[in-house]
Amino acid sequence: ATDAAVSGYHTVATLEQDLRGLAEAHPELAELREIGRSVEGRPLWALRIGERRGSTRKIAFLGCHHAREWISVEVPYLLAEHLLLNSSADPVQGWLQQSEVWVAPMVNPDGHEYTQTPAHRLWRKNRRRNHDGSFGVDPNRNYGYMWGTLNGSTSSHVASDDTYVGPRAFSEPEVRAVRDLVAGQQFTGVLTYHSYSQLILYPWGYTSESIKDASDLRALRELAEEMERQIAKVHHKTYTAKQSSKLYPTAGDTADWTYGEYDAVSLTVELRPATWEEGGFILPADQIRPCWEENRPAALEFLQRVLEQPQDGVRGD
Ligand code: 0X9
Ligand code: ZN
Repeated sequence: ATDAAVSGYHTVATLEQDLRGLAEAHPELAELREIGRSVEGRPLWALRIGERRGSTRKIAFLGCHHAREWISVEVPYLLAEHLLLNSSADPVQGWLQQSEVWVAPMVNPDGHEYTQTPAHRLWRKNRRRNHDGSFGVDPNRNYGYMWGTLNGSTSSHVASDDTYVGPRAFSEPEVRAVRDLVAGQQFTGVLTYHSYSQLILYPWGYTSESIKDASDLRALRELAEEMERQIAKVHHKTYTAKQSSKLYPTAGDTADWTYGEYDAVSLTVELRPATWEEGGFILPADQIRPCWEENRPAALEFLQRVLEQPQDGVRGD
């Protein structure tokens, strides 16, 4: 079992150890890559999983854009572990023969480290020092699709705000690292984990308009709704599929960029709990396991749809 399962959540240090452990235990199948460095110089890790046969299909799972959302590290980490532990049986074996799964469980390590101090447990952003002396850009507002086009409480141009979009698109090294990874690998699908609210969100986030391509919209909705059902079956938790802007509008989030720029099948999953009253960002460590258990079939559904769809099938063109 992992540190996280036994004693609680990963830290920056234990995540690095455990990712190295996974890579070393499966040298034929997994490779740990440093995809960049954070503002404070911490390495940003991505685990590449797959047999590397010049595969065309590639898929990415991201976690922890937001520092306080600790569960969003654990679900993609446990997915990586699951794929490696089950790599000699189908369907995982087949996927890993023909495709690559990239898992980057902690996009914002500086923020995550900062939240280890109880007084800073609810920090959200990265740890950039801003021009006004305040700290932090919201990494999930810093991507370059429709960046900066909204200004308000949920996408702010005020540096001290929790949703500060940054001085320009991709101003943050953590977000540039994801940009460069996605530009290099050309993922067919990208799933980014957050917490909380138990939602499965599809683009657009920046506008209340639906995405224009009707077959993309249908495919995204059907996938999100199937993931809802898969999750509910496990521990009877309700996760709700909807367009992201229906939660609230934001410009510059990850899924808008991966869909808008690359046409990737793009979802944001908000993990446990459902409400602030149930703990909000503070999810007890004994819920890591059940949260992973319910999200496992949903993540595998996402993998299957993205990896097994006919080429161009989701776009229908
Ligand atoms: O605000 C965010 O970045 C995400 N929610 S969180 O509570 N984890 O911070 C939601 C992003 C999804 N996009 C939109 N709601 N537009
Ligand atoms: Zn978040």
